[in-house]
Amino acid sequence: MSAIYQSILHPSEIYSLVKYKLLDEKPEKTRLNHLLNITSRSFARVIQSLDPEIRQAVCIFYLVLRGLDTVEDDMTIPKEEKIPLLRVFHEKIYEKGYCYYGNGPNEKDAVLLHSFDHVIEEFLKLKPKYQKVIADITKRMGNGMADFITKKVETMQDYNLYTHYVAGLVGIGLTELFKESNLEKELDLDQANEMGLFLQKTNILKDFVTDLEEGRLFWPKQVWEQYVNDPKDFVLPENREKALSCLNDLVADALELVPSCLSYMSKLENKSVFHFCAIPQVMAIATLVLFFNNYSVFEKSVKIRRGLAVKLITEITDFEKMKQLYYDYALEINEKARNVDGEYNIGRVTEACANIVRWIRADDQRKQVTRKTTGYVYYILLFMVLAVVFISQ
Ligand code: IN0
Repeated sequence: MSAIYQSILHPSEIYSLVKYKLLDEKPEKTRLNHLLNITSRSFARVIQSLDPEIRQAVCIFYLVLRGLDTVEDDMTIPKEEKIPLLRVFHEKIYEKGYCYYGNGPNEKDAVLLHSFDHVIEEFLKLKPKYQKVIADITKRMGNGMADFITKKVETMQDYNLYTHYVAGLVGIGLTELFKESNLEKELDLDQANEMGLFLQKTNILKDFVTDLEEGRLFWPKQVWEQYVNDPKDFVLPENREKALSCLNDLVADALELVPSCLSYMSKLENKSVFHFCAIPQVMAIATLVLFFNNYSVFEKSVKIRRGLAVKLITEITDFEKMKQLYYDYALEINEKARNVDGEYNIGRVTEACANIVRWIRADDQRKQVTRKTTGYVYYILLFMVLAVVFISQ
């Protein structure tokens, strides 16, 4: 109900919320669907609408990674236990009956690991080609996470490596699943990595307050140390300008990934795969628009309205819609930037937006050319049909 109140000034979102609710098909009551719904309500629905050929593989991939993440994330697990577990997690998924009970009481996805035997049981039923992709990515991710337990994210290079491990590899793994299923052809793996980086960099910005409360931070030191000696100082009112400059710098760094992501998205052929990949991307860009130059990021956890999220889920049905949305968002950030007095790294953000707009215009132009040629082909076909009709009379 509060979702409706939040959107009271945005009637189109209320329409989307109601429509979304009415269209809610109850998925099959399997144990796996139940676990999926506990870990992610809205994303579960997107997974369930994937093509049947890969739905189960993606669902299990998601749950396995969510399990790994639940180990990494839990600050109550001692390092001596956590690091080796992260490194062997890819072997656990072949161990029938394995469950993990070491999470602290406040870990919200601990139930997933309590019922992990169900995930394993279903994993072992997947086609071996899908099992291989999932195990390989889990191995690389677990080891990367383990490396970062004792190492902080300091340089931009660390930041790119850490986000590669926890999210870029997800993009690479999903791309391999799509290819193995023949639903998609060969896609660019660097762009697949950047799809993940874009999502995770947005998450890292979003989690500033909660991460700092738990005594950690994934914002790269190389960036924040240009503004303050200790990131905790960002919350002091006198550091408002510095905080915003740092935030905008990292917003720009994320926005610079958008052209690669659009390029990846433009090559997807299967509609269900497109939708599955597009949803997290559009949520992330909407989140960045909200975060740009927004001091609340340092005060509380800021989220897009549920109504907006649902509106995006129901409206982004094809690539042309996605381009239109990105175009509008790029212009919206520029508009916001024009009204900011002071430097605040506005230049880097507007440059990133200009590149997004340029990419979209270039794609439009390319498509117009192909549209003209297809139009031409239709004329020839029509002419031939008429000729055949004429001759056969
Ligand atoms: C994801 C990604 C995801 C989906 C589609 C294509 C992707 C391409 C590259 C990388 C990741 C891709 O999407 C989910 C979205 C999600 O889980 N949303 C949650 C939000 C939340 O707050 O938990 C929801 O409930 O709606 C995602 O965030 N990640 C993810 C994990 C596994 C898989 Cl298979 C796909 C996590 C992360 C860290 C961004 C990769």
